[in-house]
This record gives sequence, structure tokens and C-alpha cells, in this order.
Amino acid sequence: MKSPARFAALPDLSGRSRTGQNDRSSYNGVMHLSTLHFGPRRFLHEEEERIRTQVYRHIRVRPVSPSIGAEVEGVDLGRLDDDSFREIRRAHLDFKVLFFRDQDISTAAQLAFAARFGELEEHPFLPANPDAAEVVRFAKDDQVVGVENTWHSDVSWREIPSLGSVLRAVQVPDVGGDTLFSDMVAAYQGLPDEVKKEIENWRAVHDFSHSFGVGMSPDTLAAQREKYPPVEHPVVRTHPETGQKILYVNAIFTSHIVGLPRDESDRWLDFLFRQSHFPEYQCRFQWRPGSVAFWDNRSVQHYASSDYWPKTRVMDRATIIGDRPA
Ligand SMILES: O=C(O)CCC(=O)C(=O)O
Ligand SMILES: [Fe+2]
Repeated sequence: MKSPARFAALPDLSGRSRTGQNDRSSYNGVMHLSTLHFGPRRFLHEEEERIRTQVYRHIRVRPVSPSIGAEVEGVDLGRLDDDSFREIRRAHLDFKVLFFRDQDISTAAQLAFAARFGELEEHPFLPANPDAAEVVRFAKDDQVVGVENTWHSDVSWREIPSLGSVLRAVQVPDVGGDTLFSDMVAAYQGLPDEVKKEIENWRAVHDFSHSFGVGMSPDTLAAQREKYPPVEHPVVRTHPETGQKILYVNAIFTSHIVGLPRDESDRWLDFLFRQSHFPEYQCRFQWRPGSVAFWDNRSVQHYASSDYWPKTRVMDRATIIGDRPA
């Protein structure tokens, strides 16, 4: 059964009846809000102002975009005093992803840093660093290609997904292999009011099968699905620490919206996934050996550009367990 009311809340192809918090010019004669997107995203300014009033005394923080991402200077992640740690924690919530350069740290030090934020997970499907089960190793070369180039939030298919990931560059190409991050608080804010209202209480199913499950034998897939059954999370979650609303569906792991006919769910997800694509909500990190990125999996999605084949790129990730999305 189709629901005309729900379809009506999707951006209208005529562009005639758009209202909402974006500039009218964004809609004037525009075919489709999600692909054509004129004019300023004014709400970013408010977030920028809020973030910029924060004072840091023990670390230096250099924003790389108005709402998402900052380079943190003046710290050695291998020996972090408590004051710097507290400020990094605060900056992580404010900027959503932090970047650190020239961190000559061991795997043990990377794990120790990540573990200050919470318990670490072991990934059941991805290969681990030979020295540490809690470190996922992404080792790419001419034979093993980079496939993390779809917008996603790590392990959203878990009942308790991730708070954040700490990714360290072990070996990177001289150019290429950047990682992009998208602010899903901004993506939520940018939605038309009618869409926000429509999706407010929706839940969506997240499932590893369409990504990690591809290539598994039917028996293995069935056994893994027993262990990690599809889970439901709210489409709009509230950040447990900042209280901000977040658009929490992603193209790798979200399979469908609960209670909608499949074609309707597909249309909605296609529209909602595309909200992460706007450059205004993004920042992009160019890695160097020793660079570290620490992102909040609750409030950002990321995309590893797979533009460097056949070069070698080796990255180590520690993943912090978060809480049940609500
Ligand atoms: O290799 C990267 O830059 C990121 C890969 C990824 O998706 C991750 O570390 O979670
Ligand atoms: Fe990822």
C-alpha cells in the first residue's frame, strides 16, 4: 500500500511548494532539493559561532570548516596529560572529527588513547592488525582494493554501535587516499521542516549482510546473521552527549525503513542518504604518515576516497563502543 502523505513530504519535483528553513532561492524553480541545492546553508553559521566561543587552554584547535573538523596541535597522543585529554574530549564533541599530525605512536599507544573514551570492540569481519585484535587493519595495494568509498558510520549494524573511531596512517600514498567526513547534524538541520516532521519517529533496519556478507557462503552468512541479526535504530537519533539531532541512516548498512513498503522505503533512503553528499557539510583530510583522525560515529559519516590504486595504503583503526541509539 502506498502512502501519498509520505510521498508528499519528499521534495516536490516542481519545486513550487517548498518551504522550510532554507533560503527560498534554494527552491525557486529547482527540480529536486537533494540534487540541486542553491544558496547559503545559514544554520552552519550558528554552529560555527557556537563552536568558536569554546576556549581551549591545553591544546590548539584549528577548524578546517565551519561546522565539522579541526586539526589539533600541541599534543602527543602517546603521552597525553589529563587536562589535554579533557579538552580533546570536548573538542571531539564540538568539531565531530579531530585530526592530529606527526604522531609517532605505537599500536599500543593508539589503543591506549582510544580506550580512554570507552571500551574497544573487535570487528568480526575485518582483518586485524597482527599485534592487536582490537585494531582493524586496512591494508590496500594493487591486489586488495579500497572499498570503503561509500558514506557510512562504522558498525551501525550493531545493536550498540560505535562512539568513535581512531584511525592512524601507517603507510599512505603521496597523493590520493583522502578521507572525507560529513556532518550529519548539519544534514539533519538542512532538511525541510515537513521532512523533519515526517521522519521524526521512524526507525530503520541496519544489517551487515549487503556489505560484509557479500561473498560469504550461505551457511556462513546464516551463522553470522544469527550472531549479528539486523537491528533497528531511530532514523533521527539524539546525540547522548550534545543533545543534537542527527540523521542516522547510511548507505552501506541501512537496509530499509520499518513499516514502509519497499519501494517507498527505497525512495526515502535514497533521498536521506544523499544528504551526506553536500560539500557544505563536509571536510576532507589529506593523510601523511603519522596522521591520526578521531571521528564521532554518532554524528558524522565518512568516505575513504579510493583514487590511489595501485599504490599501497595501510591504515589502523581502533573502534570505541558507544551506546544504544535513541
Ligand atoms: O581508510 C580510511 O580512510 C577509512 C576507512 C574506513 O571506513 C574506516 O576506517 O572506518
Ligand atoms: Fe568506516
